[in-house]
Amino acid sequence: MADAEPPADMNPEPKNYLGLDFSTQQVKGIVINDRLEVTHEAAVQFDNDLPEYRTHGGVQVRDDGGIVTSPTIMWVKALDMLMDKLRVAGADFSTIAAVSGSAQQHGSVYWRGGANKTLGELQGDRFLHDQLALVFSLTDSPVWMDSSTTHQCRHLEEALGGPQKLAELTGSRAYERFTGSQIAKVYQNRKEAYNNTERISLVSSFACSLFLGKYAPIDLSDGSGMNLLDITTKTWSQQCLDACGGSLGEKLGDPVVSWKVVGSVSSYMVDRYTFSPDTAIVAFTGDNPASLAGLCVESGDLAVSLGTSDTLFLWLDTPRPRIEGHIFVSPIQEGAYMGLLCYKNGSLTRERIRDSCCEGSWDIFSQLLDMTPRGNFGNIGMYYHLPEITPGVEGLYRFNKTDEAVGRFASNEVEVRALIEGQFLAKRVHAERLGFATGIGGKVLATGGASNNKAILQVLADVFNATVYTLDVANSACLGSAYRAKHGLAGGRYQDIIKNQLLKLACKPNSDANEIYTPMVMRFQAFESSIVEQQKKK
Ligand code: ADP
Ligand code: XUL
Repeated sequence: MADAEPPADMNPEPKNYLGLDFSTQQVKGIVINDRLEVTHEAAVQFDNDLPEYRTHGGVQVRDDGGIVTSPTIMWVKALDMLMDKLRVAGADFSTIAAVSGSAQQHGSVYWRGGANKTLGELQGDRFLHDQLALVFSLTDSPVWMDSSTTHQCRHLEEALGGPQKLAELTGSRAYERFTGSQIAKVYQNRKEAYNNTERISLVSSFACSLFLGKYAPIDLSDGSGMNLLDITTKTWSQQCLDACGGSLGEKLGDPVVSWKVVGSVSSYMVDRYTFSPDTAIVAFTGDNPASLAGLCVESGDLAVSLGTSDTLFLWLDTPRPRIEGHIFVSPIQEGAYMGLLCYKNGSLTRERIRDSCCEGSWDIFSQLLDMTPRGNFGNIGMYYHLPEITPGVEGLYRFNKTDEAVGRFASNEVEVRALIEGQFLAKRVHAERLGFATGIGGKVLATGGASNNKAILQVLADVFNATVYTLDVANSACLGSAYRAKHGLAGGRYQDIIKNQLLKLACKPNSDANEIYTPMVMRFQAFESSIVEQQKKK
């Protein structure tokens, strides 16, 4: 009888899930039902809805030394507004079974001594931002756009035996935006504020604390973006902690797996928004891990976001950390990892070539791409109009079929194909170096503006020799957070709980794709290495 439908009057209460995303420019909330359908959504834009904080794009740029921060209390006030907007939109919080969320990665929040007590005693008849105005020992949180910590990065790498060693331990070489160096800067330059700090949160665990009514733990996936976590033992590395600040382990608390139920909703949330007291709070994580969950990436899959910049999310079973790219602990499966690769020369570069070769038209761009044969007569191009992140080079490079560097290609169509093939060959080279196995039957999931372009997606399918699907979701991190709320509460394998119904088949690879692109990958790799070497010498 276990599988029989319960009689109608015994139907359980409807179960809904709330996902939040604290991104750089806005905070967003999505409610889904048990069938994963979106029932309500709302957003609060920092610049427009909270003009009193005078942010541009959600942040304040301090000077030309690379300091970029956001007022921490602005995020709190945005949550007050978002919850009201969701309620006005008709969301019934009493039906929410679990809440989870995500946030921009790497940013940090500094709680003053006594803040935990304040979080536990919040009064339901008052706004959060009124009651939390004085709980932060730094009023402005450094965010991921900050690049003011080069000195601290070099120190951290030296302390751990060099960039490759640090990458092997923590998943990434030292990056200015990563939280370890950001904390080190506070420790060195703001001693008093540091000593007054009882707890340091990531933006994600800070946001989780607002729902939990006490300090929430940092989850292992977002915790991997700090240069402080040993991604193998999944504990803080004492050597890294010691290189960044005093008593740092105590200030961070112990990290937890990303799907952990960290407690139930605070009495504040119950009183003010009618949540049921047993609503589960599932650890919040970073926006990139949450996007991986939103896209339902599985073992062997790769997701490509083709937006202003291009981003790759890889599912990795056996990661190989390098000084390029990042490895995070997986947000959805024990023992697995995710790789993250970021490219600055994404859509802006495609637009430049569209403007110079295709009269500014994506239609002409697509026609030219379709006109040229796979492999582009042996021509290979690399276009870094902006200084690239992966790898750290800039300039334009073109090579003909006999590997000679040439100033230009013979036609616009060769130029267009060289650009798109070059962008995807680079991604395949870098993904494989991080441990991704191409050609074992995984899917490629494409999102972002350029995923509307079939001709571009066909090249993606051919270069990776895999079927490409698109996902029509504007905010995969927020949706992924709602999915994670359901998975955290239900337990079990993520893919058994969350079945993606939003994927659309876009392109299949041509039968000659592997034969054409495997040798091109080798040639591309050699050209790229020689450019990196050349630029190092400059
Ligand atoms: P964001 O990173 O700001 O979220 P989007 O994912 O919205 O960006 O992508 C915006 C980009 O999509 C634009 O810069 C544009 O170049 C690109 N784009 C839009 N339509 C097409 C198309 N048909 N073909 C290729 N690129 C496109
Ligand atoms: C990733 C990174 C950004 C932020 C943006 O390393 O810095 O993608 O997470 O929100």
